Amino acid sequence: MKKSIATLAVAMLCCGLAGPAAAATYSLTYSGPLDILEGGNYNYADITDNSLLGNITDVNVFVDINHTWVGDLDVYLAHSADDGASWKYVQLLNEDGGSANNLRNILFDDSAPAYINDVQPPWADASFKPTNGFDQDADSSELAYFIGDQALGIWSLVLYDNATGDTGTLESYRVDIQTDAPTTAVPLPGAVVFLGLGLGALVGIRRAA
Ligand SMILES: [Ca+2]
Ligand SMILES: [Ca+2]
Ligand SMILES: [Ca+2]
Ligand SMILES: [Ca+2]
Repeated sequence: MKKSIATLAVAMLCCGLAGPAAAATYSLTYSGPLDILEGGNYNYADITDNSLLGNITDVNVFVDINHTWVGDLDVYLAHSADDGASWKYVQLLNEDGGSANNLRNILFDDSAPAYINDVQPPWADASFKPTNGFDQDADSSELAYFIGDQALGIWSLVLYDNATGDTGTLESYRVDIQTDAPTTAVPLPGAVVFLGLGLGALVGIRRAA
């Protein structure tokens, strides 16, 4: 009997302190349109948010791009956690897709079933891994390259159009970020009550012993 009360007290102590463990999730959105510059020029769309907590555990990026020849395009997701002093670049598209039009509502996710350059366009309303070949000026073509970095700072979608004759616009993009930031650092009031009950039960057992 005493043993079962002690077990109950320890369980209360444990659950009152721990609470549900959860990571932080953020969605950052850029609304265009932003013109894509022609013939060997680049343009970029920044989102700055220094309120994000924790280090990155996953990043996905959702894009909506109009273009009449997507094979002109190099597209990168870039991030700076130090106010632009240093940047990391992950390449999403490397002149893939030939003369096809648009990247309409495309989610880039390392966990998607196929690399975008292994799937015949048109591309719309689908998820792909980023291109599995990347230019020398990019650091990687895996979004996992950002894992472990602080999430806060400047996120930027960088668009480079290699050729003249066809162009387009960035309509919008969204960065979905998960971090390891704890969201239940402080015990809830209910948990404190349980904790008090648990300690009371332990004191009772000691006195009885
Ligand atoms: Ca076309
Ligand atoms: Ca390229
Ligand atoms: Ca992912
Ligand atoms: Ca062009």
